[in-house]
Amino acid sequence: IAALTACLASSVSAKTLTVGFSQIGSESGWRAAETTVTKQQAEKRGITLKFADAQQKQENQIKAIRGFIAQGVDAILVAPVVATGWDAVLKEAKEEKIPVILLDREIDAPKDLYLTAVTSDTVYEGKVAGEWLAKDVGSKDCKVVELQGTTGSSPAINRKKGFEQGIAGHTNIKIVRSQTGDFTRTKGKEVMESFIKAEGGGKDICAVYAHNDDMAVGAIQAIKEAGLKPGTDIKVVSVDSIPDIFQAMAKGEANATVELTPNMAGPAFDALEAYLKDKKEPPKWIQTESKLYTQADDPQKVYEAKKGLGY
Ligand code: GYE
Repeated sequence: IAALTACLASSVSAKTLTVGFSQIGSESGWRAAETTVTKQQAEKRGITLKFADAQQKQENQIKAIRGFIAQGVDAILVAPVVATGWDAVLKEAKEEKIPVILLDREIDAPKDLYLTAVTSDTVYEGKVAGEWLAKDVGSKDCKVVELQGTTGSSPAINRKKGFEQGIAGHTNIKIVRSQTGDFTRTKGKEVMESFIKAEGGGKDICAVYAHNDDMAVGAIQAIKEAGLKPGTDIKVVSVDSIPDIFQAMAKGEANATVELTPNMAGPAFDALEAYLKDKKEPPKWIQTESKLYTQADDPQKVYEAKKGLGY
């Protein structure tokens, strides 16, 4: 009997966890890396990961989460595409006692509807980008165009707000145009083309601030096609720190990027395992680091180092 009890106990504690992951899609290089790293982290820990790609649609995410609840998963990870509209489905998960962890984006919902959120400080990222620009242009007049992320997403809202804080008090710097590029390269290029057209060929634009590197890479292409030099005629500052932006920085075509880690799943699984095994309540926000890189930081070397980190 003792042997049987011990055997049962160990098989219970060693029970492999099944976790559902509702991912937004693959709009950016950063997100593709996040997906890769999440799968690696699950495998390393012996967690069975059920992966659902929502193709940027909240309704697909809600469907996927309902599916995970129906399958009786042990926990759910969700990278919420937009900030609002989650209460109902999160209540359903709560009723079934399935912990939900938010990855990389925040939501507007009561905090008891999720276990924790693993994100970077996206307001701070915008602020760092704005402060970098303010320092770089000094007292010169500077017309900025802004490529926003997905409308209604927390990083788009916060990176806009943070940038405005970063340039506050610098009356020589003005955001003259601001529009969504949906965090994608294609839309970033398209919207930058329209900005250049609207601003008389782009000669008066001093900088582009993009809420992610992919849109910046698209913008760089548009600047070149307009016969201007990205990085010099038009400064380029963005967020994510994907390998491609370091290549652009090495060529002098981009100026600064704020890094966030694609490994949000590692801290999420750590918190989940501690919660399920030892009933340890994590803090409501697990913040990942942010770091500014400029052309002075040996971009070629950073580019080499980034490969293999999910990119
Ligand atoms: O910066 C961007 C992505 O939610 C923080 O989403 C994330 C953002 C990331 O598509 O590239």
